[in-house]
Amino acid sequence: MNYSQSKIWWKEAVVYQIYPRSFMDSNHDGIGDLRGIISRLDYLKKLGVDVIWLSPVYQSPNDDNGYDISDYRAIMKEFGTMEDFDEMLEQIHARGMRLVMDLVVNHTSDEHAWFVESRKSEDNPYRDYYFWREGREGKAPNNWGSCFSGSAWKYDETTDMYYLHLFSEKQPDLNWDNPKVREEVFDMMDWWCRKGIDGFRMDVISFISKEKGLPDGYQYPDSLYGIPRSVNGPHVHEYLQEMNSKVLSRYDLMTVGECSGVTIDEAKKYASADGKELSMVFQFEHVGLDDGPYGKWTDRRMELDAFRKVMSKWQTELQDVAWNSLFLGNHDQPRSLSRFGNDAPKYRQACAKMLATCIHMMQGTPYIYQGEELGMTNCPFDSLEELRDIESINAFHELTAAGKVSEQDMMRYINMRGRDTARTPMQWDSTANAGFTDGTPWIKVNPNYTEINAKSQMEDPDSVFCYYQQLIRLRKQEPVIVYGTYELLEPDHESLYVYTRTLEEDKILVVCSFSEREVVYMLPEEFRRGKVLLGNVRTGISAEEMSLCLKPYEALVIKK
Ligand code: TEU
Ligand code: CA
Repeated sequence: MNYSQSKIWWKEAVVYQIYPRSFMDSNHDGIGDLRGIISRLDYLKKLGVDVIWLSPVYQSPNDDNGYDISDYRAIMKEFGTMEDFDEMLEQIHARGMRLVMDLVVNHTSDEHAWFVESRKSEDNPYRDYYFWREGREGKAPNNWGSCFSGSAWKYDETTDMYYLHLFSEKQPDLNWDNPKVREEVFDMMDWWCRKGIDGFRMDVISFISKEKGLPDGYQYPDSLYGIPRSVNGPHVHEYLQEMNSKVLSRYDLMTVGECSGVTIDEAKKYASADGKELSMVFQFEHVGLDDGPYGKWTDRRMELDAFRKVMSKWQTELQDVAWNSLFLGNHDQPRSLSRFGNDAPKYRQACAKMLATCIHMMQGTPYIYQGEELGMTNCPFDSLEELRDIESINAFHELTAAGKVSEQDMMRYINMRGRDTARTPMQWDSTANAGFTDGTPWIKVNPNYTEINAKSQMEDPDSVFCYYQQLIRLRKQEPVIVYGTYELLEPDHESLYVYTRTLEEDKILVVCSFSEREVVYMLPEEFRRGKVLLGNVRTGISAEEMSLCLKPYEALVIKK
């Protein structure tokens, strides 16, 4: 038996990501919270998901919406109490679902007790929990840039030194080379595991090991800063194997590493079959295909051919040696329907179902980002003042001040690729604020909530929600979807993504049209008398049919 066919619960699971700030508000303050989540667990059970990935709910000053943690063992006051958390976990388990927490340990908040101590003096016991360096010729110690614009170093006059922050100035990087840091993190992780959680999504875990000496990074000609030398660093696998032996291996957990910049070869180590590190990783190659000279800040659209090549590469090269995660969206990405599909009212229902089919029928664990199951679309923002995301706001100021992008273009790019576009409140129904809150929402509600919301879709058998239910059910019924091998067909087709999955005698054909026009497709002979397991247009094919006239954004799953 090869690894891809060895049975493990998280291989058969479908994961749902909750961004707690925008999921459901229970106490009228316009901010989602844990009791709000509890009130919506039956909705998730009805959808059919198995695992909930909960973005951070720990104590935080919210400089980066909770990804800047000031106390790993306390719940952010706006989200509720530890008693609320315990009840939520109990309610999740009572419904046969599992909870995966977001582990953010590449950095802490600058308000964390460790950093408060560390910055006090050079001989403080916590000094080496972080990276402190002398300036270089009166400037930062090296040329690294922050992911949130500006230098990755912040001068601190208390000790006349700089500290490293790959993200915001309020997110100082932890020094994983310090064994005390590793012990503190492992101890905290064990504390959460003993509370009964079922795993971790590990925030930028591929960044935790920095190159020795922190040397300058490559600087593109048009860039203001160099690339941090901290991706898949020299000790990252050693530290994860230590984490695995000291914590992870003691529990029945699902772990997924967020590995920006990961290659196939690195992924085979992070998510290897021997289980010495993680269950799987998030790779980001497919969500970087439409980047431009200023990274995500562009209006470029992804090409199907590039997408098909990247997805097929990950499907075939991890086969039997590691496990894939499957996603098109999350809290850092724009809404997948707007980005990869067509969110015009005429096409959005068919297209949302097609994109879901394309991803969910592949080999790997699928992730649904809250609202994706409704076909939610990018929320439009008219001004900088409406934005909440530090990444977009900083980039706007940096790129316009440097004269690289006009304010008008930058707002257009932010409306296409900014993180706020997918962080607006979950659209529950057509009442005020989409039923998310009866207070003032912390961020704008997408005006289209009257047409796109859960209530209307749960009552409509033809809705995107009901289609996702069928997709998830199919994954439970057909082992070939979880354990089958992937093979790409039609590698050069201009608008169809076609692949098969095979497990012993079972074989399915997955056909996805990325076109808004009709496309004629010649069915492979072996599928001409097949059974349609799922489709967003037709529910059957007649035996004589050799070629199909696919409707715009038609998706079809046929079993031989
Ligand atoms: O994101 C890591 C990361 O690289 C992000 O910068 C992301 O890829 C980028 O925003 C896409 O444009 C993780 C979390 O998912 C993100 O929400 C946090 O802001 C970040 O780490 C820092 O914790
Ligand atoms: Ca609230």
